[in-house]
Amino acid sequence: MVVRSAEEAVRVIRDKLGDKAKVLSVRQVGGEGLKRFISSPKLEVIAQVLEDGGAAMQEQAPMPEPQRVVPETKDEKVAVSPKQPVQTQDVSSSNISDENKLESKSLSNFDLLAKFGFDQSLLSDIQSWANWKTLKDASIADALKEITIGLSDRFRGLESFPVTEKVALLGGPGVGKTTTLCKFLAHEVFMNKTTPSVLKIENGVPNPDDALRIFCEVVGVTLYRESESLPEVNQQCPLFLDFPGLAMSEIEEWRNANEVLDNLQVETRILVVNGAYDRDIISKYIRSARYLNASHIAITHFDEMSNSTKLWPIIFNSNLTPICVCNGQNVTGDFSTSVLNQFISKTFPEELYSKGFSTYQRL
Ligand SMILES: Nc1nc2c(ncn2[C@@H]2O[C@H](COP(=O)(O)OP(=O)(O)OP(=O)(O)O)[C@@H](O)[C@H]2O)c(=O)[nH]1
Ligand SMILES: [Mg+2]
Repeated sequence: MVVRSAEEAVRVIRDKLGDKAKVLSVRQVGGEGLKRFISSPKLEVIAQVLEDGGAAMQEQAPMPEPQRVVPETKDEKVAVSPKQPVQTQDVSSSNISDENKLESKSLSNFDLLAKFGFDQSLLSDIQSWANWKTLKDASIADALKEITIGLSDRFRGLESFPVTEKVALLGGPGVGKTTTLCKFLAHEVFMNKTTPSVLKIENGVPNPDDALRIFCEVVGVTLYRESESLPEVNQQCPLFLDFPGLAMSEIEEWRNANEVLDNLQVETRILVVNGAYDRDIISKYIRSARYLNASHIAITHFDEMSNSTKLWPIIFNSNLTPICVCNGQNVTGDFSTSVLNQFISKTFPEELYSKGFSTYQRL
C-alpha cells in the first residue's frame, strides 16, 4: 500500500489486515532525496499477514527479516563463487576493445586486475599477502576466490564497536548525514518497532532542518532542538543526533563536536563519508574524525561508485567499525548493514567473473 504518513500506514494495516500484520519493508516513493518530503511525502509499505500457526501469507517476494542495525563484521558469510552477481562497472569490457581483451589473456593476474580498474593501493596490499606468490600464477578463478576470502577474513578481523542507544551522525558538509540518519530512523520505527527521538545540534553552525522535520513528522518521531528537553533514552527509545557539516581542516569544529558528544554521553559516533569522494579526501575526514573519537563509519553514495576497491584499504586502516552502506537517495530504503557483502559485490567487474568461470569450464 502507498500511504502519506506512518500514522496512516498503521491505521490502514490495522483496518485492512488486522492485528497480526507485520511490516516487512517501507520505501519512499519517488526516491528523489530528503527534500522530496517537503512537497509530497509518500511511503510504500509492504506488510505480511501472519496466520495463527505463524505461517505467513505474503503477496510480495520474500523480504529479509527485520533486525537491529548492528555492524556485521564478524558473522557475515560471503559467497565466493565466480557466479556471484556483481554490479556493472565503469571499467568494464565495454571500455576495453576486443583486441585488448585478447591481449589480456597473456597478462598476469596483477596486470589483469589493474586493467579492470582494481585500486592500486589495494593491489599493493594484496601483493604483500603471504599467499600472493601462489596467487599471481594461479588461474583467475582461483585468484578471485582467494582474494575474496582474504578480504573477507581481514574485514571480519576489524574491531567491532557495539551500537549504543545514543547515535550521532557526523562528517563533512553535504555527505549524506541527515539522509543516513533518516534511514536509521525508518529502520527503527518500522522494522524494530522502537520509539526513537532526534536531537538537532547547531553548535554555532546553522543546520537547517525542513526536510528532517517533515520526515520526522511522517514517521512519527519527535525532533528536539534543546538537549535539556530530551526524554529518557534507552534501547526501546534510542536517540539520534543530527550535526551540521564539519569542515575538513577546521579541527576546532571537530573538537567542539567531541565536547558536545561527551557532555551528552554519546558513545556511538558514526563518521559519514561520501564513498564517491577521492581517496585522499576520505582519508583526511577519517583523520579529522579522530578529534571527536569516531567509533563507526557509514559509506554513502555507494550507488555512484564504479567499484569499491579503493574502500578496502581505507576501511582496514581506519580503526572504525563499518556500520552501513547507502545506495541512493531513498530515505526509507537504499540502505544496508551488510557492509562486507556490499563491498564484495562491487569489488570485481562481471567480466572478471566470467573470465574466471570460463577457466573453470576449461578444466
Ligand atoms: N546518490 C546518492 N545520494 C545521496 C545518498 N545519501 C545522500 N544523498 C543525497 O545527498 C544530498 C545531501 O544529503 P544530506 O543528507 O542533506 O547531507 P548532509 O550531510 O546532512 O548535509 P548538511 O547537513 O548540509 O551538511 C541529498 O541530495 C541526498 O539526497 C546516497 O547514498 N546516494
Ligand atoms: Mg544535514
